[in-house]
Amino acid sequence: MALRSGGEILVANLLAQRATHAFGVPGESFLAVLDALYDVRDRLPFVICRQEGGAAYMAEAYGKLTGRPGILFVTRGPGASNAAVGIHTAAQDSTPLIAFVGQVGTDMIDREAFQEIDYRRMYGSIAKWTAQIDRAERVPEYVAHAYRTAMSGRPGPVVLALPEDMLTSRVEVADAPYVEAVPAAAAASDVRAAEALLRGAKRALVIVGGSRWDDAARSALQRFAEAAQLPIGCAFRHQDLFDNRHPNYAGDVGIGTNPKLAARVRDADVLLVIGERLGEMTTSGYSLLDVPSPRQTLIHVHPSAGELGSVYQPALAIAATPGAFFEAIDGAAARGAVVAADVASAHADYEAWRAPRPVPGAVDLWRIVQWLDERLPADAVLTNGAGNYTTWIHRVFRYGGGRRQLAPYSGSMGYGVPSAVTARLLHPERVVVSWNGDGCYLMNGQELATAVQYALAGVFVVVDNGMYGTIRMHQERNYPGRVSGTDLVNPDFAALARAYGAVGETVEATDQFEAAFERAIASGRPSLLHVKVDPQAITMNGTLDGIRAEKQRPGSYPECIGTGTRAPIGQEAADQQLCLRQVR
Ligand SMILES: Cc1ncc(C[n+]2csc(CCOP(=O)(O)OP(=O)(O)O)c2C)c(N)n1
Ligand SMILES: [Mg+2]
Repeated sequence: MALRSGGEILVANLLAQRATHAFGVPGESFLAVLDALYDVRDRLPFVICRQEGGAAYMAEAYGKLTGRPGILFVTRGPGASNAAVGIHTAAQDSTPLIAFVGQVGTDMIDREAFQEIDYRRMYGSIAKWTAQIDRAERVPEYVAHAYRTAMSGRPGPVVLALPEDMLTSRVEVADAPYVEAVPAAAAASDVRAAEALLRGAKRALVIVGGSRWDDAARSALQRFAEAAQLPIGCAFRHQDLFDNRHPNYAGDVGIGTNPKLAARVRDADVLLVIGERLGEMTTSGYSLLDVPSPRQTLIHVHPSAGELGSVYQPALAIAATPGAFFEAIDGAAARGAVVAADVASAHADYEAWRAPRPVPGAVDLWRIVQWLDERLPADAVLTNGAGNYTTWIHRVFRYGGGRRQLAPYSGSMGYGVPSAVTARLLHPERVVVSWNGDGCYLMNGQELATAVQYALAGVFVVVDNGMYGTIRMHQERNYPGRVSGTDLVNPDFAALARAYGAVGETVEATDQFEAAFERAIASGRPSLLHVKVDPQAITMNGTLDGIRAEKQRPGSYPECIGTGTRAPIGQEAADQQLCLRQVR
């Protein structure tokens, strides 16, 4: 066996795990890894990014798209700090990710040497596992362990620190074998009990979410929905788990949920939840189910036993992956006569909810997204970050089937550009539309340079309302007329894109969008569409002035955006808090 450096062993073990890309920003702390990557650059390219936050999001999106951990390389303190946003997103989104972080040499550790951080403490509450590899001969063990941990149970981020001297030391060691996520399957008796509960239900509803889904599990869900004749709701930003055009689709259960769907969740007698944690966003601020004992008979299926009963005590807790659960359950045996009759009305409610309403200004996002919904191919990928501008695509665009949604469950801004880079990198044949607010775009707009560098022809849309609109909306509700910290003076985004070497166009009226989009696609180049919207069009349901005026009127009611519910002014803080949570 030949002597190899820690860096070479690390790269060999990433190849043993069939990693196809590494994302990062270089640092002198891991030169030995960069050097080892040189020899395998065709098999494991290092995708050079412009900021570690962008790189971390790219790696996170890789995890979402493939189910295997995205590989991230960042340098010591500053790189690790910049990367934190993507690591936090991987944690909240249950996405497998492995962040390799440079570390000072073991000969100077704990002196607060240049850029030194104790990563175990730094990432202690964010990462699923944080460790430091002190000896090169243990690299295969740590890499295999990191893959297992990142993928198994509830997937999440692993951080491995790489002391500089470990990476250059030379040892003899064999590579670790390829590893997969640990399977989790349901006991047959529990599956029979679930069938019986569903069969006896009058108002059953299924909510799907979380990770550990693959195409087979998605297909199995569809077969199950058809056989059991159950309405399917997709959890917040997991709208691509079920074909939104399917007659059993009931809509998304997240921010701005259709009030009729929220009522269905609240009034369900049996709730079958698969893969979803039932987080704050999916439960409308923990209001749709009672903590800890839901009124609904809850059947909770999640690949991690640790999630089951962590907030809601289920009637039936099943530790299984979605795929394994669907393999075991018999849809026909779960079919209840009463629910079947209700499926069509659930889908009709969904269709009515996405039907257009008037929007102020020359650009009507409702019509633009409707057009995209009809125009985009069956396997298009749509990405976004956080902000009011996302509500249009969440509500109007139909995901599912082969269409993919890359969106942060964590509600983190700046995700739309880097995740689109990953989508197009992995799927050069697919149309990738990156949907951004003006605030969101500039959080990671520098990665347009990465798209240009790798000739990734995504369409980057910037919805420009000249403000951090979501926060302005909260401001108008809580402190009407007192605009503070939310105005933006923006660049000419189209000119900026052209300066990057991308195509850049400005859209100032609804009917300009279509032609600009087609030119972008035809160009075969990364393209940015700067869409200037009327600041009055701050939400799908109300205008800026409307919110302010309503709030200023004595005895009036602030609107809970998207929920259709209204909380009286001056009513307890609890209602206000719920209102805020639902729009964050
Ligand atoms: C990284 C990060 N910082 C801050 C926030 C808080 N935040 C949520 S939405 C939002 C404004 C988004 O602005 P923009 O992208 O312009 O979208 P708009 O709301 O105007 O449609 C802010 C600041 C966040 N969610 N993530
Ligand atoms: Mg904005």
